[in-house]
Amino acid sequence: MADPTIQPSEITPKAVYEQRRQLLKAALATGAASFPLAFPGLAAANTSSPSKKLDAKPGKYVVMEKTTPQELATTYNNFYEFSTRKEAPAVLARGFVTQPWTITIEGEVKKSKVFDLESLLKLAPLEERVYRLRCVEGWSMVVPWVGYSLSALLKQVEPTGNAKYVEFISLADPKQMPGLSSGVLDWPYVEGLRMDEAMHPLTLLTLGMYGETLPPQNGAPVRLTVPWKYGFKSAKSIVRIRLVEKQPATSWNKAAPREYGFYSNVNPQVDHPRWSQATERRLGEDGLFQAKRKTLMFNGYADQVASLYTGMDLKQFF
Ligand SMILES: Nc1nc2c(c(=O)[nH]1)N[C@H]1C(S)=C(S)[C@@H](COP(=O)(O)O)O[C@H]1N2
Ligand SMILES: [Mo]
Repeated sequence: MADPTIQPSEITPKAVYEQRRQLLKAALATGAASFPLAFPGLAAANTSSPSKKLDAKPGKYVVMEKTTPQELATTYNNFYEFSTRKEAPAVLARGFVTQPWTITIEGEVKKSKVFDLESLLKLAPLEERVYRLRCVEGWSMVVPWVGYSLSALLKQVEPTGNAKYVEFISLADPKQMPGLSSGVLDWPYVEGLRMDEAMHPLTLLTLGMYGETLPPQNGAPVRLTVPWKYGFKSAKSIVRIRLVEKQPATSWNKAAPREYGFYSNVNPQVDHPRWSQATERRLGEDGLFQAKRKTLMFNGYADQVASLYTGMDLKQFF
């Protein structure tokens, strides 16, 4: 997204420098020359997991379009906790600690629970689903995600009748995330869905992509993928899920309420105040003479999700 306050070129070199300094400090503390080999014990307890193959069966929802090259989808990222520069998260998130990791689910539930990563991986059969994801900035990609419907997880905590919305909270760890020092957004990153959107089978609790666990820059170890909404609704590196009665205040909506609505359904007929949403550029199709693609209503998922919004004015509830 466009960053109104900070020139990425100003903050990124400092962040890279800071991270190098931290690594160096840690290595020097043990008197060892290299890191992370210097910490075999730490490596076992608190680590960034190397990417691991995931066994997934072909899922029910598969877009019949060429998938975006993995190299592109993992090097052109929005992950503001690391940086506002698209190429930076892939570099700055190297070594991101995802082990141990837990998600706490609480609020309007009969049984609040804490899930560790191992139990999340076993909770339901992993599926590979090829989804389009459309960023509000006008680019899109097609990615083979791995995971299962979020509903499988939410059912475990037995939502009460007061659970009308679901709030998703991302990790905010200043020791690991240099972008948190910028005031672009209110941290931690918070997103939200209406309960029926969260329970919709398309809403994917995502644990991997391209047959492997998620790389840090794409939201390791667990994120959301909500394919009919603009990309910022798909929160990365989630640590807490809250079921609530009132519509949650979300980070992008708080930052610019006129530009980023709570619903943020992909809609070519409702423009962003500063640009049109009628077309998009698919990552990898950026040749000078490459035609832009027409953006589809609900990003092409209208048959599945339009009924969630019957009777709603989508210009008002953008
Ligand atoms: N926690 C968190 N989640 C986030 C973001 C972010 O900055 N922080 N960026 C969002 C935006 S704007 C988009 S387009 C997608 C990008 O996901 P990708 O990097 O896997 O393509 O992640 C979304 N989830
Ligand atoms: Mo985005």
